[in-house]
Amino acid sequence: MKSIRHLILALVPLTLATCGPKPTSAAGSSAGPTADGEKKLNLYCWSEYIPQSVIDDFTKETGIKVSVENFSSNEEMVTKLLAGGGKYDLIQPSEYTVEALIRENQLLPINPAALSNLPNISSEFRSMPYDAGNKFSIPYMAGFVGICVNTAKVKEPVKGFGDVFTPAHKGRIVVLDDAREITSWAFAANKLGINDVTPENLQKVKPTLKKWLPLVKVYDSDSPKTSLKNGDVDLGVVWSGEAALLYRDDKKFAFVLPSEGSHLFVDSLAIPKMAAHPQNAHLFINYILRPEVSRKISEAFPYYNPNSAARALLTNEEITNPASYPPAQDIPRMETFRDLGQQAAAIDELITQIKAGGK
Ligand code: N2P
Repeated sequence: MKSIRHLILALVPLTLATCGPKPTSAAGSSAGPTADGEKKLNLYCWSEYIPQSVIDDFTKETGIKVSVENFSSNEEMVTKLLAGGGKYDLIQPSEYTVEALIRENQLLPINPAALSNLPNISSEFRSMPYDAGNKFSIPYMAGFVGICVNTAKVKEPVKGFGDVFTPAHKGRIVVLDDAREITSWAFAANKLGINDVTPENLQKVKPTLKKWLPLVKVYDSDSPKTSLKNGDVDLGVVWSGEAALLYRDDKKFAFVLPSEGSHLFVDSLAIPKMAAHPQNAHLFINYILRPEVSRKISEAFPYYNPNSAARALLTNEEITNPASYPPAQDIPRMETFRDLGQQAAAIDELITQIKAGGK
């Protein structure tokens, strides 16, 4: 994933440029910047990611009523999407899931003519290998999976997964409740590429996972910050935006990109093939792409904002939050996930089995 490392390196130090290349053509559906006949939008998004105030302001401006459902993992979202038969107009998959949904012909092509604000997205984020040219997806937020440490409680240095998952921290650890993420940490700790998922490699990392998971106190993908904040746990492996919120309010919460490497995610907005309101979905995406709207999202959920015009509006405190925008030298060891096809099910089975205490 060299190209991704280059992409992020190219973004650091942060550019204040507000314009990238113009959309290339108006190919795709004929959806223009108009609403569908029915003023509705069914949005299926990650929990704690799109502020309700942003949704309400969109409704005030357009009259389009948004009904929101939340998910906690890509796998949960895909399962419900495929079972839902056209229930959703707009979804929020991560990069590897965009890749899978494109492969399975589940997404509607984006109509760039309906997205006048698309140039606000950094050009680097518009040529990502999972969907080069944003034919089917528009980056919403990027971020990292890393280690958050309450430094008032944990005094020894924590640099990587090996320092988190030790008997000394038994019962004091929170992790994301996400099989793909958890497995990737064990891959990284065993010096295996996080996308090199094969039955043999899954067997190789199994002993690591069997050592690690009994040490965990809390599994939480929705709000892992809560158990850290409440003092239920002392450290954990969490989404960068969650750690950024903790650090913003209390500097004792440090964020570390694991020494072994970890996941750099790019979460996007995409329109399912069966969407009933695709034009409203385009209107919502274009609204989100406005610098002042995207800035509000960053304020509430401080992930790595791919919208360079919005980044230019952030305060110095926001842009120097090390969980949102980690040190440049740490970023090259982070990688995006790729679509694993059939192997994905094997990951779920393995984690379910180990959580249940199986062999
Ligand atoms: C937001 C979750 C971020 C998703 N609550 C990471 N892919």
